Order: sequence, then structure tokens, then C-alpha cells
Amino acid sequence: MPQRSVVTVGTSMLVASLALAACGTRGEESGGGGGGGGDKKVAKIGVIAPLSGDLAALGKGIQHSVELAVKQANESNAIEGWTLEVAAKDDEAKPDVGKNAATALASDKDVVGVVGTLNSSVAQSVQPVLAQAKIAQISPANTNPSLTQGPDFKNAPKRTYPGYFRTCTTDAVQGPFAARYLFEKAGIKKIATVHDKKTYGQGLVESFTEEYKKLGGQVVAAETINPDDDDYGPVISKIKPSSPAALYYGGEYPQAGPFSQQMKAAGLNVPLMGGDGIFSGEFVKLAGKTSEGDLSTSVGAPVEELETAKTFISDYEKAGYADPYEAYGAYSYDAAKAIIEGLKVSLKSADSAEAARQATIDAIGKVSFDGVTGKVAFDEFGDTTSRVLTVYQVKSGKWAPVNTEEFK
Ligand code: ABU
Repeated sequence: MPQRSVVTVGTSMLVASLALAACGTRGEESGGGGGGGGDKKVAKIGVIAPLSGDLAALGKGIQHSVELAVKQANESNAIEGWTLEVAAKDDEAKPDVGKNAATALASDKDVVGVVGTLNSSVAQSVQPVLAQAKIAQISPANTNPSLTQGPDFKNAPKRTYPGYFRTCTTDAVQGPFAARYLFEKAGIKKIATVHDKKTYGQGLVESFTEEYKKLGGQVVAAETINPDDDDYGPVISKIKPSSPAALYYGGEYPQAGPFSQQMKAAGLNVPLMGGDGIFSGEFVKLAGKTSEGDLSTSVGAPVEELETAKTFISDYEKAGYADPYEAYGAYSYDAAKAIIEGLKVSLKSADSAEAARQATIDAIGKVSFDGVTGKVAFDEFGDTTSRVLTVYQVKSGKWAPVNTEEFK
């Protein structure tokens, strides 16, 4: 049975769900596939992600992967006496909407942890709200380093939110990884950069540029676009005379796809490379046929090639979700599992979910298990201990892995 989710249930089920949740207990029949008998207490794992708009493909993959982890935990009676539920909120990829979503989840006494957000810029407004409520947050996708290590992460890293963790690596790794691939492996010595002025895009280009120049690469143009632009002609015209051998793009696929298409159409016929924000089938759809040869990096090894991901992939397919797990599904599943591992400790002797919030944060900091994406554990900043990344290239209209490495 698919796991119930606050945003996906029908009206009558939602009313029944709210009535039962108000009591803080749930009978087995309505407990979402839980084992064991008698009444159970309810603990909720929130999801904050873009469930509508341009980035919904990635956001829905996050939501369903959390639903799968929760469904399986209930089926195996992972936490005796407790039923887990998913409370998913749409952040529309906007910081202010994300803040409202976090506020709503924080005011729900049953919420003990949140998986999300997708966007680093949204995380910046969600972190303080969840921190104030002592709710653990694990992002499967935020890659901006400042979220875990503070604004001066290069010189004086300092953890700002003790309840914030992530299962993906950061752009302090992803940017240099891309720079080394382009300079050393692809032999590209002259590049142009473009970013969308957002937290993720700007940070990624900065960390890429620093490493690329250190290696001896030449940045022949460094341009920006606005987050709402859709005509990139003027920027492409500025870049073209500098004759770069490739273009490094900081931002996400809704703009990167059309940018790639427009630059090729304008005769700037060189590969566009971006980070995990463009690693989606949606990029290829938007960029069209001329995206052949474009590149991206993404966190971790290719999920489809991981022995450890085989069960996740087949369980996800069997569950029949309407949307694919996409770039962050496996990382979201591992994030939900990390929260569930924490809850196994924190809920053991808790009278209520709310009373277990701080203990959940403490327990998550100590988890160490073999997840779908590899070892799941966090360092002193809340960052994943894994530094594996992959370069992908568009081949025959699909992203294909070309190089997977642990960054050292
Ligand atoms: N990590 C790529 C997209 C999400 C973000 O960090 O903004």
C-alpha cells in the first residue's frame, strides 16, 4: 500500500488522518502498513521540496523516496509502538515559501525530522526555523558549503546549525572535481563561466573557477544571468568573441537547458558543463538535440550501477509512484533512513514525538550504516563523509556516466 502523505491523500482520508493525529495515536488499521497491534503513537517526517513548478521532477523524486523509506519502516515495525507518517510541503523552490513550509511543520508537534530542501537558497531560510524548533533536517541535495560550515567555510569553517545534515557532498568538492575533469581529462584550457546569481549557482562557479585557475586554466569570460531570464542572446553575444572551448554553468536545468540550446543556435558550439542542478532528463528535453556532448557532475556514483541500490530501485518501481526517483531519490531515501535510525534511539523512551526532537538530532549525528548510496555517516559539520562524484555526458539523448571518482 503506498504510504499516505499529507499532500497526496484524498479529502476524506485527510480529515480522518487529521482527527487521529490530533489524538497523537493511531490504530494499526490506519497506520500506513505498520506491524504490531494496539494503538500506536505517531511521529512525522516532513519533506520540504519543490513539488510544483520547474523543479518538480526533482522534488517529487525526493518526496516519493522518503515515502518509500517510511512505508518500509512501518511494514517492518522498525520502531515499536510508533507509526511514522510523511508530511510533505511544496516550497516551489522559493525561499519565502520554504520558510512558511518549515514554520507549518515546526508547529506540528508530531514532526521530528525533515528531509529537504532541494535548493541551497531555500535551505538558508528553512534552517533557522527548524533549528529554533529543534527539528533535525537532512538535505539530499543542498550543495552550498556555507550551509554546514558557515559563511567563512574556506578559512574558518564553523557549524552554524547543529540539527542540519546532508547526504550529498558539497560544491567545495563538486566545483574542483569538475575543474580537474575539464582541465586534466578533457584537455579544455579556456573556459567561459555563467551563473544565475543564486546561492547554489554562484557558489559552484566560484569554487570551480578557483581550482580551474590554480590548474593553469584560463577563464576568458565570466558572465551572469538573472533567475527569471529566458533570453540569453545578449550574454551569449558577449561570450562568443572570447572563443572558449567550453562553458561552465552554475544553476539548475530550467534555465541551463534553454541556455545550452540558445548558445548552440547562436554558433557558440562548445559543450556546456554544469553541476548536479542540471543532472536531470529535463535538461536534455529542454536543451534538445544540440545538448549532445554537454556535461554535468553529480554527487555519488551512478545509482543504477550500484549493487547497494538494486533493492531501492526495484522497490521504488514496485511502489508505483507517478514520478521517477531522479537525481536525489537515493540520497533522500538514505536521508529518511538516517532519521529513522535516529528515531529508533530517540523514540524508545519518549512520551511524545515533540519530546524526542533534540534526542533525534543527537542520535542522527552518530548514525553509521550502509545505505543505498554507500556509507551514511556525518562529520563534525553535518556533512556526509562520502566525497564520491561522477561526470556525466549527454550521449544519444541521455545522461551517461563517464568518470566516477572519490575526490581527494
Ligand atoms: N545542488 C544542486 C541544486 C540544489 C542546490 O544546492 O541549490
